[in-house]
Amino acid sequence: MNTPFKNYKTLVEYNFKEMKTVVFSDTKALPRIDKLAERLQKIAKKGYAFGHQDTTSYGVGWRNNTIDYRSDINDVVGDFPAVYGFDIGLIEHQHKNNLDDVPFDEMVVLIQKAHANGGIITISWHADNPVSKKNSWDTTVAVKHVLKGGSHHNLYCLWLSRVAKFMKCLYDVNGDLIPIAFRPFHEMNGTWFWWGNPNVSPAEYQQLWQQTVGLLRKTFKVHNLCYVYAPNLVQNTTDYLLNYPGDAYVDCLGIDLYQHRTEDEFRLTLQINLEILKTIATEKSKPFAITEIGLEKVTHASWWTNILDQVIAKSGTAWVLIWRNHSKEHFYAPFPGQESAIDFSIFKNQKHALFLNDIKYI
Ligand code: BMA
Repeated sequence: MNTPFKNYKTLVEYNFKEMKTVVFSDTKALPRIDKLAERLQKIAKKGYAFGHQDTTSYGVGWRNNTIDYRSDINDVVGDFPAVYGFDIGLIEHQHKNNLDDVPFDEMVVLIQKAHANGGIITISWHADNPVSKKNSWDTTVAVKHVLKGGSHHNLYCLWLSRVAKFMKCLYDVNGDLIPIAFRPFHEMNGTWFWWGNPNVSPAEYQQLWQQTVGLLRKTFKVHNLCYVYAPNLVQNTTDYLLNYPGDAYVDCLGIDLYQHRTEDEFRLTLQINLEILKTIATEKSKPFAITEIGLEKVTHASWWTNILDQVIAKSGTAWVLIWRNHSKEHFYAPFPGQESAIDFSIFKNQKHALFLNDIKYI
C-alpha cells in the first residue's frame, strides 16, 4: 500500500529492557492488585490484551439472559475478550440499572464470571453532574462545589460511598476481592463532561482525583483498585500531563481515541499518542493502555489488521478496549455477518493479539 505509515511497527516497538518492575500506588493494596500489575507487565511483553466494553451484557440484537454466557466477539471468533469493560454510571443514585440499562446485580455476576475465567476487569464511571443532577455530559460547573469545603462535598462523599460499596462487593469464589482497573473521570481534556476542561481547571481536576482516591482508600477502605488516568487524544506529553494528579494517585496510563475521519489521519494520531504514552510510561515505570478506541460501525472491512493492529502491534500497550456494541446503529466490534468479521478472525489469530485463552494463565 502506498502510505507514509509503512514504518509504524519499527517506530513504536517498545523496549522492555527499559521497563522497571511496576508497583501500584496503594500501599495497602491487596496482594491480588500487585498480581494485576505483574500480569499487565507480562501481557505487554507478549502482545496486547484485546478488550470490549459490555461484551457479555449485550451485543447487536441480543441481551444477556442470565443463562447463556455470550459475547459478539465469541460469536465471531470462538474466544472471549481478555479485558472486560463495564460502566457504573448511576450507581451514585443507587439505581437498579446503569446508564446503558445494565442491571448492577447482573453486572456483578458478569464481572465474577469474567474474572473466574481469567479475564481482566476495567470499570469506568459516567457519573451524573452532582450539581445539576443531569447526566455526565451536562457541563454545569460542578467540580469546585464537590471539593472539600464546597456546597456539594457531602453529596459527593455519599455518591462515592456507593461506588466503594460496589467495588467491595466484587468477591470471587474464594472470597477474595477482584482486582479492578478503575478509570474514573476519563477524557478530562475534552469539553463534553462536567469534569472536563474548560468546565474545570487542571488544578481543580487534580484535586477532584486526589480527593476521590483519598476517600476510596482511606475513608472507604477500598483496596482492590488500580487507578487509570485516561485523557482523550493529545498532541504532546505536556498536553497529556496537563491534568495529571501525580504518581501516587495513578497506576496505569490510558488514552481514549476514536477514528472520526480518514484512516491515514487516524493511524498518525494513534501513532503519535502511543509514542507519547510510551515516553511517559517508561519514565514513570507504569503500564499503559488504549482505554477506549473504535470506528463506529466498523465501516472499513480490514480495520482490524490494516489499521488497528498495524499501529499497535509490539507497541507495549497492555490492553486495547473497543467500545460497546449497542445496536446496528451504534457498535464498534464485529458480530456474525458484519463486514469486518472475516478480517477480525485474521486479526484474532495474530500471535500478539491476546484473547481470553491467550492470557488466562498469565
Ligand atoms: C458513549 C455512548 C453512549 C453511552 C456512553 C456510556 O460513548 O456509547 O451511548 O451511554 O458511552 O457507556
